[in-house]
Amino acid sequence: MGESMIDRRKLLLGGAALALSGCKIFDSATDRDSTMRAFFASHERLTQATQRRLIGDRLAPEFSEADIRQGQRPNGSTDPSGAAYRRMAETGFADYRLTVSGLVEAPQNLSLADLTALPSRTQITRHDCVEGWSCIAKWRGVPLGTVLQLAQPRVTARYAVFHCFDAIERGLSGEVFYYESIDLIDAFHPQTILAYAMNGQPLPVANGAPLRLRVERQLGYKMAKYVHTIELVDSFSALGRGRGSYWADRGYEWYAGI
Ligand SMILES: Nc1nc2c(c(=O)[nH]1)N[C@H]1C(S)=C(S)[C@@H](COP(=O)(O)O)O[C@H]1N2
Ligand SMILES: [Mo]
Repeated sequence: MGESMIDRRKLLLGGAALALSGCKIFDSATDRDSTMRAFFASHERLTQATQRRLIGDRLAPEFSEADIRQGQRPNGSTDPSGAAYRRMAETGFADYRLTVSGLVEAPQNLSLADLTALPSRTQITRHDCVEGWSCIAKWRGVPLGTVLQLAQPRVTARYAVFHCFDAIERGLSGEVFYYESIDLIDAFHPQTILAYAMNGQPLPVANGAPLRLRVERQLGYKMAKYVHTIELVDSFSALGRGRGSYWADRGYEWYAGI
C-alpha cells in the first residue's frame, strides 16, 4: 500500500545519502551548510510531497442519517477505572482539561466549554475495526487543526501524540495507558476532529468521553478515546517502545490507512 511505497522510497534515498557522504557522515551531518544536511533536508521535502500526493487531500466517504443502522459498538477500553477519571465522569466532566504541549509556542489548557465554543464539524462516517467489524455513526467535534493552530506548532513538530486516561494493560511493571499518534498531514486533514458528541448525544463513556479522536482514513485503533493530552513531538523515541502507538508497539501498522 501507499505507506510501504513511501518506506521503500525513504530507504532508497537514505541509502543514496549514505553512499554519497561516505565516511564524513559523522562530522558533517551537524554542520549547518554541509551537503549531507542539505541532502537530507531535500529528501524530507520529497518524502512529504510523495506522501501528500498519495494520501494528502483524499476525503473519507461520508454517509446520510439513514445509513446509521445501529449504535457505535464499544470496543477496547469502555470504562476507565482510574480515580481521577471516575471523579470527573461523576461531575459531567466539568473539571476536564485538554492539555496541548510539546513542540508548540503556546501550550493550551482547554475545558469542554472552550472546545465546544470553537467552530465544530459534523460528519457521518464508517468506523472500521481491525477485528473485522464496521459501524456508521455521526460525530461532532472541533477540527484538530483548529486546536493545534491555537497552540502554534513549532516547525520541528512532526507528529501529534494522544495520551489517554485508560490503563489498557496492568502488569508487573505497572499500568500502561493507551497512546496513539498521527502525523501533521492527518492532523490538519479537514475530517480529523476531536469529537465530543456521537449520534446527537454527548459522547458516552463507552465510546471515549469526554473527548476522542476521529481520523477517518485510518482503522479504529488510531482513534484514541479518553484523550487528556496532545503532545507534539519530532520522534517517538521517548514514547512506549518507540513505534508511536500502543498497538504499533505490539506489531500493528503505525499507519493504518484504509
Ligand atoms: N483510549 C483508547 N482508545 C481506543 C481504544 C482503547 O482501548 N483505548 N480502542 C481502539 C479500538 S481498537 C477501536 S476499534 C476504537 C473503538 O471505538 P468505540 O468504542 O467508540 O467503538 O477505539 C480505539 N481507541
Ligand atoms: Mo479496533
